[in-house]
Amino acid sequence: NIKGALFDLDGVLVDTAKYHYLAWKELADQWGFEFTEADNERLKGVSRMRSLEIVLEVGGISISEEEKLAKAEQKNERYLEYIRRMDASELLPGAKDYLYRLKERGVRIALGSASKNAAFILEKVGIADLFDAVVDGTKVAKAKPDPEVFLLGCRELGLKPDECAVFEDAEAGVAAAIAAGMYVVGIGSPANLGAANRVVGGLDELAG
Ligand code: G16
Ligand code: MG
Repeated sequence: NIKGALFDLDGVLVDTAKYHYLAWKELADQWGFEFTEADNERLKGVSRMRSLEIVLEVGGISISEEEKLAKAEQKNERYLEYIRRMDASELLPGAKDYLYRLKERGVRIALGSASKNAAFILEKVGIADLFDAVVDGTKVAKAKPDPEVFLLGCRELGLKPDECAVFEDAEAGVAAAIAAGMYVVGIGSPANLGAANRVVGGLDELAG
């Protein structure tokens, strides 16, 4: 039976993708090209710098490494303005109930996110106290599909990979969890998360 649960943040507990999108779109507007919501799908679960590379690729733009750092910083400033206004109403359906249910069963809980703003977002939506470990973009060097983020989370919980389950909405995240040797619940559609052990539409399907 499962002793630890590792949660991705964006797309599983909250929908921050819409704020990432607005912030990236502002950069694209300044460069004068269209950045669509379909393009934004490619940024899900991807690190900030890799996201910037994708945005630049969409616009057919090339800039120096120094400018990239400045643009990534500018995007994050805008993103922070959006997430500063987040509160508990932005938790996805079933997220809080499911976390409490796991707590009641004695399951240890960790975050496994690519975001460097993850701890701040957990505070804003009021669930930071429920986490026994938080592994985010400030702690890991290798991005999903590399298993590092989940292996570190599991180690911080004091558990072994086969004692942990991962909840993920991104294909690369599901691949990372499989590579880590963990049970994976895909959050979304079997169309792209078919590799998971189980796929549900949202945590509300498990919390009920
Ligand atoms: C999230 C988002 C990505 C974002 C990444 C880094 O991942 O899905 O779009 O680029 O975090 O975010 P930040 O710029 O805040 O460091 P996850 O792993 O929580 O789904
Ligand atoms: Mg995600």
